[in-house]
Amino acid sequence: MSTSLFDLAGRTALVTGSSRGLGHAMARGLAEAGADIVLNGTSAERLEAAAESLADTGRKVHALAFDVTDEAAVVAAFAELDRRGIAVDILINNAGIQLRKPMLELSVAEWDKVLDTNLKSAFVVGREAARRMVARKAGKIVNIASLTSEQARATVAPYTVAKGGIRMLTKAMTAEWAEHGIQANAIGPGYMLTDMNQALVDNPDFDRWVKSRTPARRWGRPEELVGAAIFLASAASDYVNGQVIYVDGGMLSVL
Ligand code: GCO
Repeated sequence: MSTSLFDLAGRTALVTGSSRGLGHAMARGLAEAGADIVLNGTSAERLEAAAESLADTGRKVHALAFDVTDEAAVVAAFAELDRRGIAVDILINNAGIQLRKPMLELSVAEWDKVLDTNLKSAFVVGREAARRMVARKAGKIVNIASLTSEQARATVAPYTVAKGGIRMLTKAMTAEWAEHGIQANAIGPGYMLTDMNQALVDNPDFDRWVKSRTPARRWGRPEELVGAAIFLASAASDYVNGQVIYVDGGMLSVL
């Protein structure tokens, strides 16, 4: 089997929400597989530091601060990439937030913020990328789903609805863009050791629950998403479309 199937040399990947956590780990993995990288986040300072930390990969690393929930900012960001002659061959729609609060206490503004950041952004950034990918008759879109794309947990309703939407948005992208040479798929991380989950990791009862509920008996590490990300970003997945790969230590598969 030729390893070039997974070689990303000559490709450029935009990873939203990539100054830290899962996004940064995937950006490093794609760079190590040969891709140039466009990092994104809202803080230019954090992005600069994140870009520096990827210098050892030897790839071109660009840092582009823009708010993925702001349509005008997304359109302007892609116009800026066009101006710089940077073609986004691979899009990882990773930007996301979590908010843990019972629905009875949740405001509409809180609901909208989570849905805008975790779902609408994937459509808006995905649409801008796809407009250019369709013209080039090639492209890879990887949306970041969640176990909550399939099962619910109390206190995270807007996140759950957004991630359920991500699963179906991935299939909708497939329905409309696969014929143009775009493969749209998703990765569903399980319980990963990230800043977003630190409060859960530090909660002994929750920590025990994750370790007892997960067949692998442990939390996942951000870099454990890299294999699936490279597969879905490379020629190895040219006939894979509309799928969600759960990287969850088996949690979804076992009662
Ligand atoms: C939570 C967590 C989860 C994980 C992940 C699981 O509050 O339950 O934040 O949502 O982050 O999405 O797949």
